[in-house]
Amino acid sequence: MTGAQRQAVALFAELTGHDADGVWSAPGRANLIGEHTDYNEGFVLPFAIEHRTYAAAGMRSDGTVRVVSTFDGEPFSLAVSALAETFDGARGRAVASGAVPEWAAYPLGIAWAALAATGRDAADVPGVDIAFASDVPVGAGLSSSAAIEGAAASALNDLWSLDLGGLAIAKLGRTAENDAVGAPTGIMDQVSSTLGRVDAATFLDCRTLETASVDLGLAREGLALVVIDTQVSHAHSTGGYRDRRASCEKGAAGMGVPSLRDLTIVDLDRAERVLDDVTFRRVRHIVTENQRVLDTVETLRTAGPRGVGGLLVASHVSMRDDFEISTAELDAAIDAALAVGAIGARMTGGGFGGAALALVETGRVDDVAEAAGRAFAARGFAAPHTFTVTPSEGARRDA
Ligand code: GAF
Repeated sequence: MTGAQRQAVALFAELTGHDADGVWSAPGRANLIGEHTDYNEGFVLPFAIEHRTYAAAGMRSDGTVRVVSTFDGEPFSLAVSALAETFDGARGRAVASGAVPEWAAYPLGIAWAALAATGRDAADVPGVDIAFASDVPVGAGLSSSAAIEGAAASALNDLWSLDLGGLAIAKLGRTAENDAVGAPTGIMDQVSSTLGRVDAATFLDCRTLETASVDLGLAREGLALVVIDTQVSHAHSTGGYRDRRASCEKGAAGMGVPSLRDLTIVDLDRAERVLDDVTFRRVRHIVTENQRVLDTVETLRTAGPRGVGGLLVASHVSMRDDFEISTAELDAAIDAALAVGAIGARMTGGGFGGAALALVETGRVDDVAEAAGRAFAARGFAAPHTFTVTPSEGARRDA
């Protein structure tokens, strides 16, 4: 049992005075490539990491959902019958008004979305207590939010006998995030967290929602994936993420297509003529990034992980120069990793802070950590937190 699992079990017992009916967990994720393409109905290639959020949960007889976590001291309760009035059409208002604490809107949003998606009546399901603990770093761009959503959804799937598969659970996560919390994200993180596999990435077509597991072969090749967490926290419910999504919608409208997925490289000449410069560069990132995801999948299958370094670096350059979501810290982390021989490196996740991901020889992991530390110190940035991540299993029942 990991420390976080033990904490969730102990917190549940402290809250209720009895043992949980079970423990469920879901992982955070890192994205190998394919950034901001998910809400443009494009392609992504994320993988689940070993850092997980655990949900110790049990039924209660009074029709209340009560959630508690090690990341917020106060338990929060809502009647199952009040979920619809709290979240229907709310688009984040329950959080913005202070009616529901932000962290609690993730699991409560899952409960609300689960009832809506399965057509269950509030009166048909028992109340539940859920205690959460996590070792997924928060604000690092490793999707602690998908981890709490996946853990909550997996617990409710069993306790409420919903019989939902991995993709349906992922969709609950997106609904909770978009409509209950109010963050306008895509579905990449939730699919990665629910369908992750050991030593593999999940290729997802965000239009059809078809998935394929892509072998990474890292152990076989003597390679490691290193996260350099810049310690610059980000949030997706506000600011830059929302602006980028709006730019993409503007670009699609300007090009007369339903979504940027409908454009390919050959359309970029026309895009440059008809769109303003900023919108064109946003569009160019999405169109070229979709192609890089497809090329990465092909390269992994035919040549193995050593072949993808150039694609990872090209992805970062596109995010830095065209999509403009990188930061000085992320750029420094990537330059430092490449300077000591990383095969490839790029920022991972939504950007504006968070983490960089580097693909390196196993024997070079410490060099990357030291180089990043030196580069940050030289620029006066707070020290980064550098650690390896291993592509891991998705959401599951642990006990
Ligand atoms: C965040 C979002 F939650 C994802 O949906 C995705 O858009 C990502 O940023 C950028 O690729 O993690």
